[in-house]
Amino acid sequence: MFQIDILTIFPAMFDSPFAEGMVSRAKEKGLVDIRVHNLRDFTSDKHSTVDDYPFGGGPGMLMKPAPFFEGVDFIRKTHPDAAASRVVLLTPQGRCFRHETALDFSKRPGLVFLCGRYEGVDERVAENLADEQVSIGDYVLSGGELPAMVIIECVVRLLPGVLGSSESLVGESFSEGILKYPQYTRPAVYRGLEAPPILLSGDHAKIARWREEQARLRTRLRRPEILTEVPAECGEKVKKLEKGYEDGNA
Ligand code: J9T
Repeated sequence: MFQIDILTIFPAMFDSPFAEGMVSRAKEKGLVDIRVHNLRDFTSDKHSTVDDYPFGGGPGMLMKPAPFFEGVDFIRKTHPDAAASRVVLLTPQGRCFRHETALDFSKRPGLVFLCGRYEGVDERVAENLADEQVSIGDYVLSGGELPAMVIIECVVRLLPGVLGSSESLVGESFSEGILKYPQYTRPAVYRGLEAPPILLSGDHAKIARWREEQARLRTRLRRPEILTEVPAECGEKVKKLEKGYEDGNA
């Protein structure tokens, strides 16, 4: 079973996202185990202090290293697979999370998420405890909790058996390195707005060509950088990872 551990000072933030929808179904099916740990449980002073002033001065508070180190020790002691899990620090300074990161994460026995708050985290956590630092985009949030939820949602749906056959990953945006084509359902005309007649034509070859063209056009117009900027080896890596996923060999 895929093992996820989270270290946070706001464990209750994770209650409802993991109690509903796809992640909760994956938990019920026994495909993923999620443990949320309160960082304050890994402090040793009577006020359960998790933050302190930065050496050298400056504004704001930093999260102390000890609760993260102690927390990861506990996680590794209490879960045999956790030693092989990837430890991920959520930070705007990290490398940007993308579809291939999610595929890569989904191949591991599990993940440990370190959620920072305040103005930052002691650099020893980033350098010596985290295996990698990940950002979900170029903007700042008040904590790593929402990014951890985004990544977990994204990784869990890639785990074998989580999605039903009607929710296949094939043809999703990004899994092909391109955005998804536009989609329509009934009615064919709504408030005078027509669905493209080609989709009602019954000509499946023509429909497939139209969709491919639309997906390429839309990607060129809206996200030209994903056609040019994604390094070639990333495309190759995605193919390899997805092939492994199809063959069931992680
Ligand atoms: C405190 O953490 C953040 O603000 C954060 C973490 C990960 N990705 C981001 N874009 C922001």
